[in-house]
Amino acid sequence: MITLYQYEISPFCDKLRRVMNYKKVPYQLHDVSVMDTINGAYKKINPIGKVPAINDDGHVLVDSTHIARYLDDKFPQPSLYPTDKKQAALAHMLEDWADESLYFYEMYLRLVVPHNASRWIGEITKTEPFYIKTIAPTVIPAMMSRTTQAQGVGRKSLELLAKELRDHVTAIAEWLSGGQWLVGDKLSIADISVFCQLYCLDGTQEGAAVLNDFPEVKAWMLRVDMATRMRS
Ligand SMILES: N[C@@H](CCC(=O)N[C@@H](CS)C(=O)NCC(=O)O)C(=O)O
Repeated sequence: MITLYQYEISPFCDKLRRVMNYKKVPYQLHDVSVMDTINGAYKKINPIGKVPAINDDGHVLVDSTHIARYLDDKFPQPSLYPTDKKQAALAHMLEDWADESLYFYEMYLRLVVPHNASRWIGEITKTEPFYIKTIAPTVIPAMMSRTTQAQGVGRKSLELLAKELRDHVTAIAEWLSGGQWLVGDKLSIADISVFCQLYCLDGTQEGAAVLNDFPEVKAWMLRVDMATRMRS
């Protein structure tokens, strides 16, 4: 049985849950706690210290992009990678754009901007001990602020970020323009990767305000969600 080491609210962990749901691969979840991160327990499982990681019968893999590819090789149907080489290249680029660009918008908006952070830090720490709950509202935004400032998104005004986000969602809407999926005529890793970042952004005031202006993008999000959500 595959174990997914995760933070429940991480878009990359969501990406892998959805990959496995879509492929109907059985898995179990191991929630990595803030405590596991502080006391080094998680680094014994994944020396890089990031989530997601999986353990597949003793074989540990890290990074959602590599893990998704591994899962597709091991459980080929339904495939998440287009067979056409140009489409596969585009799916790869969109996956990377979601993971390496959109991610920083959601990180900043969810975990640094105070009116969103108060909700999301409550989510992250809901099962943590009292003293973690006490320090998290100061420590987490400060850490995420440092990361996003180094990356660049965190140096921009909220107004500029909202404008950039609108440009990104406009591009998705125009790219979809009547189509069902981002690449080709089937759901692919590009849909799941972009969806997972937009889903996080939809959980912020600024992100929701942008997405609500794009019903065709919301309809595509619903399509991806329906195809990849956990079935009971
Ligand atoms: N490119 C990586 C990104 C993973 C990542 O940045 N995960 C975040 C949570 S969303 C993390 O573990 N952060 C903790 C840290 O950087 O120590 C992937 O696709 O798996």
